[in-house]
Amino acid sequence: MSHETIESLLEEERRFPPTAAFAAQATVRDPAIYEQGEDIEAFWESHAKSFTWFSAWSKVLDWQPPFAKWFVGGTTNITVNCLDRHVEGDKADKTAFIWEGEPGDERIITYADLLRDVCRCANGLRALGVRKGDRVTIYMGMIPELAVAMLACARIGAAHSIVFGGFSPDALKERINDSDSRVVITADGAWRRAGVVPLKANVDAALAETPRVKTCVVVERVGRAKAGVEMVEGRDIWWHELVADQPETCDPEHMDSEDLLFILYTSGTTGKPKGIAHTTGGYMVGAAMTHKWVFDVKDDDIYWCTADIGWVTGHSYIVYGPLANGSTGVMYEGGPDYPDKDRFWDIVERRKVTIFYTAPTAIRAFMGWGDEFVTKHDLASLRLLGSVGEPINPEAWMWYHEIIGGGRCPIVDTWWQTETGSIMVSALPGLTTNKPGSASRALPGIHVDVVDEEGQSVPLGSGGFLVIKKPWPSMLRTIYGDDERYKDVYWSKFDGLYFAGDGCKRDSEGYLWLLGRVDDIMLVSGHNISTMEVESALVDHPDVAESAVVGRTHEIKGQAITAFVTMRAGTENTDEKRTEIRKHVATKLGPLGRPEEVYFAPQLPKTRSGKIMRRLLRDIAEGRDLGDVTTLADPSVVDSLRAQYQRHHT
Ligand code: 6R9
Repeated sequence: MSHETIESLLEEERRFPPTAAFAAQATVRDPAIYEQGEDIEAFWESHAKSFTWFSAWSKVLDWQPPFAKWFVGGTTNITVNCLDRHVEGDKADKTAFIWEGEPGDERIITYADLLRDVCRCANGLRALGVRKGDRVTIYMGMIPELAVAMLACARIGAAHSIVFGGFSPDALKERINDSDSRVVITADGAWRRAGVVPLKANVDAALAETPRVKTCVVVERVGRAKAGVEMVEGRDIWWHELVADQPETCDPEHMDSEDLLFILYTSGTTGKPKGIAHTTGGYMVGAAMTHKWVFDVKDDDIYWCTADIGWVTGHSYIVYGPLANGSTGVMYEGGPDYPDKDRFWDIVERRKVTIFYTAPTAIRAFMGWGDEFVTKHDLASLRLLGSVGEPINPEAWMWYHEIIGGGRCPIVDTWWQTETGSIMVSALPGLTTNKPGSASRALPGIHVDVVDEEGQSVPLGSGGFLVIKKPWPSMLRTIYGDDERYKDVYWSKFDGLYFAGDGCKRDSEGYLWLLGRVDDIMLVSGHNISTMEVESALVDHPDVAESAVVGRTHEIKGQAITAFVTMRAGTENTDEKRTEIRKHVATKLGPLGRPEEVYFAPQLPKTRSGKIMRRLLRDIAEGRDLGDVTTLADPSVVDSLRAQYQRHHT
């Protein structure tokens, strides 16, 4: 990025205030909460007090930049806050999870059931020799045992490191070794679009190069014959055998507020994965409070976050936040298009989901599939919608609002990261007037800014780098085993400011518009242009379902804009259409934003969490060899795009 700030081409005029009915019942309805958040210590301390602690803290915050300690000296166990206090209160029989398997099987798990299962697993892990301070790697599909395993680790003070079940044996091996885990928990396999992901076979391949792993615990999910599981004598043990005779209670380990709760590796596009380290007390307070405020959860809500627990969104907003708040959550095992493209809406209708939280990549896929898959279901139970993972394009926002939300549900666009642990920037649904495509502003108690290259706050109406100015409870404490890298990656660009790596515009009213990773910003004829804005203008064309934009070297302009577009079902990919699409963007953004070329892409390269990998598209557009493709969900996508690109350039 050059010294200029990011130009902003997109103007959004639409406004969506909360309805009077929603505002009247909202958990947070007094705007004074933002002022209370000015004094971060008093603010977060007042919320920490609503949790169960074994002993109180002596100091709220110890800030030795960039190292923070929150609720210093306090001791607690997050599972006591997520389970015991509800079971001992009036929620023993309340449903914690409504779980639905891909083949259609279901399990309804109450808080009492969950506490019992967690204790039995925790006792089993103790019997295997797992102790406070150890690390355990978990590699599973979306089955209840995944949540049970992570809570069992937390119960006995072992840090969990969950590796998403779609990752390769190599990625798994690297993460097991980096965290120095001695125990791995997995399943025989996972259902995915009626096929079986061979989890145990992948673990076997990884364990060939993880000399310190002693034990592998295996949940039987798909059945031994189907998954072709081989159990290694002396190393592997079935989950059901491990927990069978374990007592149903288990004393929770007393954890220091700053004891490690979990490590979660960020997929990162280059270099060795970073083991993001989160600790106990601050993470608990951050995840739970933000879940309560942002999603406005009430006792009778049916809340569904569609993420995989293998991502931070699942950690904070399927497991820890919702359980700490005693809410009822839906958990679904499989793909959104199995057995058909209406699976999600079928679940929403049958389970009467009231709060629904998903990612823009999914929303754009639904738009591309066609409204009929949605409109044949009754979605009247929904009252609030959320978005996370990427900037949501205004057109996708409008579709989400109208077609899924029936025009009545507020949308919370939540900006945050694995590193931040919990939501940093979002609307508060009872207070905020939304602008489609803007995540609005920082939550109370969170202090962000938009700065230029020198770290100076930019004036309203301009763009720059998003930073966080003050420590917050759920912040990462370090990169596991590498304090230097932690300082270097997040704290060395600007003195005393946390550098998030995202570009951001702050409009004349102070609303924040996330513009994507700064590495993705283009420099066209001396102007910094965000890929996100051009993509939003492309998606605004009625035939375009999804798009990815990159800058490629251009002799005169410096960089020229290359667009890859996925068309909606049933449209024709002609040269006339390309011209029409380029014109459409020029009309929306002005000539500066017009793509030099438009390619039709049946699919775009994405990470397994659904984020578009523009780095690979840049390689294609520059005719370079492709860099690392191991974090791609489907590596064949780039081959077909490259073939198409080469046809045009030879
Ligand atoms: C929670 C999660 C973090 C990166 C982040 C940013 C992008 C996430 C966003 C968003 C715009 C939003 N991101 N939410 N961009 N608007 N609402 O996704 O964590 O996987 O670590 O990714 O995702 O670029 O820096 P993680």
